[in-house]
Amino acid sequence: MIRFNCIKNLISCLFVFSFNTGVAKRIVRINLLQPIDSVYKSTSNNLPSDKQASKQTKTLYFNLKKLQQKGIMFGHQDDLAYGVGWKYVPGKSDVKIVTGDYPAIYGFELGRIELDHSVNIDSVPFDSMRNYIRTVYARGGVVTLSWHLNNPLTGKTAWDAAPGTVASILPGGEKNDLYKSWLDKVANFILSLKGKNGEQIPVILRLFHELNGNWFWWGEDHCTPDEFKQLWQFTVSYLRDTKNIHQCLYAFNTDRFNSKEDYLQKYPGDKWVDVVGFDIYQREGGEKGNAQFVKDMDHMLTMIEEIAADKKKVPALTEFGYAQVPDSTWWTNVFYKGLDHHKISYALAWRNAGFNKVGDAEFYVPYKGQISEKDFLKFSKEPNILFQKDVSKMHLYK
Ligand code: BMA
Repeated sequence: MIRFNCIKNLISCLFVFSFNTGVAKRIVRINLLQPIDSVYKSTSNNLPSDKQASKQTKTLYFNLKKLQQKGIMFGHQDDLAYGVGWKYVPGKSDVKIVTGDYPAIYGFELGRIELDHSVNIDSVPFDSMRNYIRTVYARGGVVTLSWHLNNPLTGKTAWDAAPGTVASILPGGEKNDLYKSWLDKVANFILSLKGKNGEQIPVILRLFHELNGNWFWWGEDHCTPDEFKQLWQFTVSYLRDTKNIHQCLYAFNTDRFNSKEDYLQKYPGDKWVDVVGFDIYQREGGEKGNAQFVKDMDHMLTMIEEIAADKKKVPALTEFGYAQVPDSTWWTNVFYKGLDHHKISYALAWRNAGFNKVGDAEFYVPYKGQISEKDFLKFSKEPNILFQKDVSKMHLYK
């Protein structure tokens, strides 16, 4: 208390002393009696890359930064659409069945929108996706969109890594018009995302993810750093300036990476990015595999936090998973160990695609009866792991 009074007195003295000087204005602006939020809000560090971003988008960006001090939002791809053993059941969610709450952030996928299909690459109808997104927004959750777009040069899938594809869709390239027509379709979908008062729903658009891997046509060996940066800037500029979309935050995300230099090799620039993240999967099991995963994830999270702090961006684990979670204590003993001391915005588990025709299952969060169910529940109770109810209270858009 004594210290507090001293500080208060010192501030008053400073204020009086500088009242008639230029310093006074600045001091008035950072008046300590003003709520801390409005001070933060007014600094350009907390504004998204799109200077014309909508009010809700600016507020979300600011709140994503603020929320980092509180905890990490847990996310799940396609959470509301399907899970292991079920599809399209209103209100259902594997995460909710096991933990009692929905995720705080939800991933959805745009692949096949470019072909005018009514369902996406994972057979989610775009009309249903729009409704899920409205539901998420109405309850104060966050939406991130990925896009496994087909190869515009060959017409095959995103995994057809034909050389020269990136170059072919840049301005002047033979497929630039086709690529623009695909972006028009993405734009139409994003612009159709509206809240109940007609306001545009903010989304985190995760473009050209895992760019340092070689499996997608935009990947590491398939374009130069300069081509990739041009592709990114062209895409953002087309959506933002040509299509007038002002509800997007742009996420740049690699796969696993070795160093900050490695991470930033194709980074398109601070003016074009809001979220910096990476994707990581555990592939090796057992004690050795677990220890290595904790070490790798921890190291990359430290680097991503440093990059984000340096660039004033939001750090995130944009995708993660351990296929079929075959370890009963993986959530608390492995994943949380690598995660808990980090201050990132969110961690998004990949999709619970369920069983395929030959009986194999693809899933990354447990369903009822799965061996890591109890441990996932325990993990979900950690105070710094945030679910829907936690973020609803925070009013991320207000
Ligand atoms: C991959 C897999 C595929 C899916 C694709 C796009 O990681 O989950 O089954 O089609 O993502 O969501």
